[in-house]
Amino acid sequence: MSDTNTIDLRSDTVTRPSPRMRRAMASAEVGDDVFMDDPTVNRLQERAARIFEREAALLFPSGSMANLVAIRAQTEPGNEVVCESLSHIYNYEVASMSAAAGVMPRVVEGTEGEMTWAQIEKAIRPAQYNLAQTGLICLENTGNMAGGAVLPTEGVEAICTGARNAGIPTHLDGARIFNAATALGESAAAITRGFDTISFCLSKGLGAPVGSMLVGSRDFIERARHFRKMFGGGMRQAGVLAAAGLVALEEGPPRLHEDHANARLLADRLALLPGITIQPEAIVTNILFFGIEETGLSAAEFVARLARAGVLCLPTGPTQVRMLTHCDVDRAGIERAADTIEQILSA
Ligand code: TLP
Repeated sequence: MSDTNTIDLRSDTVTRPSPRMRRAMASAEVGDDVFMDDPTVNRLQERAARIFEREAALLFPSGSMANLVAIRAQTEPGNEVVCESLSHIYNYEVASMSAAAGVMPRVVEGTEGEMTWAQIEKAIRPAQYNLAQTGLICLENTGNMAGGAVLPTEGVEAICTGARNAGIPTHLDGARIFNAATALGESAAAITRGFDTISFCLSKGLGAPVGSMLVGSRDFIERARHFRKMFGGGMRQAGVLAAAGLVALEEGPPRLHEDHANARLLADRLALLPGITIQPEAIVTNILFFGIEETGLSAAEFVARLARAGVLCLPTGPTQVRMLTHCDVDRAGIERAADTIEQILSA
């Protein structure tokens, strides 16, 4: 869809592997990971576990599968899973928790993607034989549909402590946890300490072509390996992918602040344009949503006109548009995207 002149802001998943990643992939030492003897996969998993200060980690082909396995491995069919109304696991994972893990989402309406322990506590089912039992509590950081919002660590800790006291495990969909860590100026380990399990994506802001990880205790990861195989996620010479993942873990996090600065720059430019509704100060990571109602265009028409001018983004509502910044669009590219939007609105 995109050529080299196109500025693709549809997602941070669109990045191409860097030359260093491609070299690492080409020369990766590989084995059969279903036999657990791919040395590069093993190295990546050890690295991820170390970064999150956990016992073990497991590589997945996608964030969706990592979340599904985290849910399946920590619940029983018939359980409820507490999640927020905007969450990716509830809205954009094809109802896999119900279809493939046999659980029901128990949806809590937070404030811009953020739940409090008081809200969650009310959603927990009493231990009564005629009721579904609450099997897991899931949070998301950063919140994708919450405009890349970062969860406050204090609130997260209150939820994890409350859940532990209630005997309910917690899972974090940390697809963009390194963006959250960057925005907070903390380590990924520090802001995820209270969770039983964490998923994160190598293939989003970190720039890898494929791959997500699940981290947790050794026992949990062994259970997760069983369900990953059940769902068809056992890969063979996956070291080719893990090699890119290792580069992503090394090079990705230290440069995410650039994506955040670019997102704010774009938001500042958009805020000056007539008909666009955005609050630049609310943009703290790499995701922007903005309203275009007052331009008189539908989101579909706005996105189509921009695409013809070489800027790609996604309509996320009748008059709402989403853009994400990432390592394949630099500051000059962001300025060019803003210029293009300005031209389209003044045409
Ligand atoms: N998000 C994608 C699309 O699915 C919308 C995107 O472009 O933002 N958790 C979160 C918070 C995510 O944003 C995503 C992907 C996933 C999980 C799933 O990851 P993948 O796409 O690897 O299955």
